[in-house]
Formats: sequence, C-alpha cells, structure tokens
Amino acid sequence: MTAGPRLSEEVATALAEGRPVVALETTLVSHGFSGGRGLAAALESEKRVRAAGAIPATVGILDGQIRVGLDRGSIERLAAAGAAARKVGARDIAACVVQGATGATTVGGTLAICAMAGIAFLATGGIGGVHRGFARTLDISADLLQVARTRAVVVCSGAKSILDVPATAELLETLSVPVLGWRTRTLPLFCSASGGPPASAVVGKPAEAAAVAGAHWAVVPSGGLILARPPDDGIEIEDLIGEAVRQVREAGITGQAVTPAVLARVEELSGGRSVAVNQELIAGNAALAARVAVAWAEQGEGPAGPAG
Ligand code: PSU
Ligand code: MN
Repeated sequence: MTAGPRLSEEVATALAEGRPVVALETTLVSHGFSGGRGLAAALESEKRVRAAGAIPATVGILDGQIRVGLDRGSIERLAAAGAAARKVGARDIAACVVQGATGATTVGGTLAICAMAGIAFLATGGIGGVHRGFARTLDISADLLQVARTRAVVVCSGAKSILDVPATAELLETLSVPVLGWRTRTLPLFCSASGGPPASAVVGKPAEAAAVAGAHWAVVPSGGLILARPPDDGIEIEDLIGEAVRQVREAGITGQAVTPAVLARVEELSGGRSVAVNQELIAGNAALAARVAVAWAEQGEGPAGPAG
C-alpha cells in the first residue's frame, strides 16, 4: 500500500513546468462553516487563485486516497460530509489512508501533503494557534509546528482571536517562523485588522514576499513562513469571542472539537457577521498567495517546494 498523494493532471503538469500552484485546505470546508458556506468559500478561493494566474490545488483525503487538486464533485463531497469527515492533521493522515476514510485536511495536514507533492504556497483564513487557557489544557494547534517544519509560505489573516494570539506569536518566534505583515506592522486578529502583536517584518509587494521566502529558505531550508494579511473590512467582536470560548469550555468540549465548536458559537453570537468576514478573508488570502506564487515563478529561482 502506498500513501503517496494523487495529483490532478492540471496540478501535476503545473508543478512539472514550474508554474505557480497554491494549496488550499479543506477543514474549513467541512468543519469551519454551517449551511454549505464552506463550499462557497472553497470555490471562491479557487476562482481567485486562477484569476491571479496560479493553479489551485485543493487538498483532501477521499476514501483513503490523498488527493491534491480536488475536482468540484470531491469538494462538494467534503462539504456535504461536514463533521462526518475526519479532521485530519499531519498525525491523522496515516490512519485515514489505511482505513480508507474521508478526511478534510487542516493547515498542518495540508502542509504535510504539500511537502510530499512539492507545493510551497498555501492559503487559508486563519491558522490554528495557542488556545486561551493553554497552561491548563496544553491545547496548541499542530499547525504551528507543521509550519515550522515545512518549506512553504502560509498566507492567512493571522490566528483567530478565539486563540491566545500573543502567546501564538511568541511560539512562532520560538519556532523561528517569520511572521510577515502584508502592509501591516501587526499580526491581524482574523476578523479585526488591529490590536495584534507585532509582525517580524513588513512586506508590501508579492515579489518582496517571494524574495524574503527565498532568502529564508537559504537560512532555514525546511522551515515555513507566515504572510499575514488583515481583513479588508474587519469587525470588532472580541467580547463575543470571549463568550464563545467560555461556552465551549463550560460544555466540556476538548481536543480537535474545540476550534469548530468555537467557530460555530461565534457565528451564532455574531448573527452571521463573522461568517461574511471569514469568507472574504479566505478568498482574499487565496488571491494574495497566488500573487506571491506567481512572483516566485517569475523570479526564476526554480521549484520552491521540498520535492523540487
Ligand atoms: N480557522 C478558521 N476556520 C477553520 C480553521 C481555522 O477560520 O476551519 C481550521 C483550519 O483548518 C486549521 C484548524 O488548520 O482549524 C486548526 O484546528 P486546531 O485548532 O484543532 O489545530
Ligand atoms: Mn487543539
């Protein structure tokens, strides 16, 4: 049995020709939204990646097969499965494959597959991070460690403010992960642009971001970078997030279920306002990731990915 990823023809060809490819995760599709909005976010992201001149590679595991470059029907399947799809981080891939299961990959899981496929650009809404109350629960997303050990640029709007964002920024520093602010000096708080901890550097052009990535890979060949883009139209929902985190804790929810549960509560408490921002973020980050991937390809430094 082989656990190798199956690439779509389009993605395989693009990678072979050194053309820009952007990976997209699917946990947000299955677990991140209610009512089919995860599917809309996924399809819009793909569209934006293409519009910016790159090839989207949506990643997931279908019936035990790791797939890179999902077709629409497969993305629809993951969306329809919802919570029935496994939430797959890097540690969960092996069991999901061997057991023939269907799984939606987190940022960390998607990055692990990017390393296998040779893709070096990924977009999402917000990465996982250090959870509030981590000293008691030790709940720290595996996304952070996977970013630290994967040669890739992860474009996001920071870590969700459902997390302890200053602690998340500290851990990223500990892990030597550059946190590049996209035209901002601070790490965005997902729904809101301001109030976060400082970025480690500011970049203002896709080519600059690509150049910093290349220079970083000369220093840390197998390490990742975060490129953090603030929301275009942020909203202030800090109080409500605190309330959502409290409710989830009181309900006794732990482990992998925490992030989806908090997201669902935030969606409810904000009367859906968080969802509109979330969808816009994901699509905007996909577009930016594509621009950076295009700039990388234009710099002609060759394949960026680990398999290249
Ligand atoms: N942020 C969102 N929606 C999501 C996630 C993050 O706005 O659905 C998902 C991502 O896939 C991320 C994962 O990788 O949550 C992190 O989960 P955990 O905290 O359990 O590591
Ligand atoms: Mn966790």
